[in-house]
Amino acid sequence: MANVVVIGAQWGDEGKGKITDLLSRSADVVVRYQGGVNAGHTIVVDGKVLKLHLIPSGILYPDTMCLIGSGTVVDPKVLLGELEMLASNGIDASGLKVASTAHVTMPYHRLLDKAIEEQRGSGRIGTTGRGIGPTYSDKAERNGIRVIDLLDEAHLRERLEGPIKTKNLLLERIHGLEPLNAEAVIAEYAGYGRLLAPHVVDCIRSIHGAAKARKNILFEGAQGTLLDLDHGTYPYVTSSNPVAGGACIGAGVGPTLIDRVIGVAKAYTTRVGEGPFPTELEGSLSDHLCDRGGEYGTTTGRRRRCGWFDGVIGRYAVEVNGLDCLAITKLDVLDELDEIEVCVAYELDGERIMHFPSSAADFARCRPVYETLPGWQTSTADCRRLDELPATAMAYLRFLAELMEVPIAIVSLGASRDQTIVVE
Ligand code: 2SA
Ligand code: MG
Repeated sequence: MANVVVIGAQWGDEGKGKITDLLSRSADVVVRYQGGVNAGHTIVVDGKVLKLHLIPSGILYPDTMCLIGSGTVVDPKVLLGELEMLASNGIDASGLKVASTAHVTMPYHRLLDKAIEEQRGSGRIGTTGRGIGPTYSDKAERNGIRVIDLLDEAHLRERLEGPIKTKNLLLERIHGLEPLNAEAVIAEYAGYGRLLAPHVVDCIRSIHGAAKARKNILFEGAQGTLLDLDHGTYPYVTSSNPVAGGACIGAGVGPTLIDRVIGVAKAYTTRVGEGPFPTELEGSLSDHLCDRGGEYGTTTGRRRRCGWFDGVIGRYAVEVNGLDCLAITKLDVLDELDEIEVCVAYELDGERIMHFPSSAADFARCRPVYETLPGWQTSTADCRRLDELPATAMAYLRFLAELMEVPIAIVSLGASRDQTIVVE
């Protein structure tokens, strides 16, 4: 399978968890390269629903090495909770590796994330409230705490002394919140450090050790292309780089190590949080997609906004990520519809455009130009081969592939592992 990056081609929640789970079977190493506990992957194994936020889904395979890479932000409390959850489900996660250089989400990051959102008022981003933005800000400001800093209590005290004073001032004076007790935070996080110590590794040595041994490495993106800090719908984005290039930075590899990039896209579109969404639906159609697709956030339980497939952002994702192929998920959610719309272009101030505009103000004014395709009104949930799909469903897939100018390699028709068609 070589070295593969799997990314979300829309606004996240495309079903990357299921696709990486599928690809993990042939991977020796699975690496998360960005994001933190804002991510949510739901995996169904033997009818059991497991929710992971930080640990790569490859952990379900005993021989797969899983690495939480340097570019991620680690909330140790949540991570330890996930390790316990896996243990209680009989899954051995003792081999999980966490990069010593990954940054740590501290309690003040969560408090500030929520307080800053509140302050934004109607300009809110709709963050997950998991402290992601403030953790990455501190990293960029060089005030961050890294995983390695948790391993030595005296050192942690030294690293935290300055930042915690500043954060307490912010919490108290600006946001009117209770300050944190520095000693209690140090004791709690040094405790997490002791529990995580057996998992902490040098990210570069781990990954390049595997690369030299010609292991198959799977880079697992979180969130999606349009949530990318640099290339997404800024400011309605997350604070990391979910695009394929983020794998190089977050895992510490050069682009020459990557052989293939797979984009995961839903057969329609969803978005959770604020920000423009040209193909968004309202009313009964939106309710239908939401109900049939179970469109509620894995992390926050928020209802996801639903809309038609958007070929303009699809093509953009192909370019920004250098996609080789697509995995189309949740095709079965469209089973009952008599007609399906696909956005093929935008209309911006009376002009038809084919590209994703870099100006946020322009994007907010874009109106979708649709082509209407017939639905199939048959269940596809049990199809296991392309030729078992109704002809209209095949035509829909072909339309998407032609619109995006990349082949479809995988089609997913439900949450369980076997509801998948791998295109030969
Ligand atoms: P943040 O918390 O700073 O990263 O939020 C910034 C924006 O990024 C969006 N975002 C997401 N969008 C979709 N899925 C995500 N993960 C969870 C899931 C979300 C959930 O898998 O369902 O449970 O609500 C995710 N994480 C961040 C977020 O909505 C903001 O628009
Ligand atoms: Mg998700």
